[in-house]
Amino acid sequence: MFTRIDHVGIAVRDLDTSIAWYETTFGLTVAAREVNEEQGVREAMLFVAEAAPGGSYVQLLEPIRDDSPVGKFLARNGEGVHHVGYGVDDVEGALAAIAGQGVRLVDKRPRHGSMGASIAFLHPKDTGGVLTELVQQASPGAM
Ligand code: V0V
Ligand code: CO
Repeated sequence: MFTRIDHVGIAVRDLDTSIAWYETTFGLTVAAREVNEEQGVREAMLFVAEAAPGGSYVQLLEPIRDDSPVGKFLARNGEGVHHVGYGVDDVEGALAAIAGQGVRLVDKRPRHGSMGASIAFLHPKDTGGVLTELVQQASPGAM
């Protein structure tokens, strides 16, 4: 069902500072930046590696509201790994299959994600404490 790790999401307090650190220390490059009002984040995808299909990324997430998922996470845990995003070819099919295993879905329907992807989250209380995201990348030419 999963095709690869699409991205690892990391909660940060200051997006620009963290981008600069990843660029300088690890030599990563920014592929895209976006403000996602619905998710309450200002985020950047940093390209890690070429993979077929798609790529893999580090997603840096700065909250735009204290009461957002990332804002609450930062207050509780400080900066660090927030979620793992797995690539899927068919996010709706994957959601139905996973729900059929008794895993609670945060999103019953896909939402808008970075770089035009369709994304959906699974509840961390049913996934061993790891907030898990399904990512169906935008098809070429759809953005
Ligand atoms: C919360 N919990 C986590 C967690 N966030 N556990 C592991 N990893 C996380 N990231 C735990 C928390 O410690 C609590 O455990 C419990 O879940 C309830 O947390 P809460 O914050 O008090 O309560 P809720 O229900 O308001 O929020 C939890 C959920 C929320 C997971 C429902 O964070 C959510 O909707 N997340 C999905 C959306 C999201 O994260 N968006 C930002 C990334 P105890 O204390 O009860 O044991 S946006 C993104 O990735 C994009 C756009 C993209 O990739 O393109
Ligand atoms: Co994400």
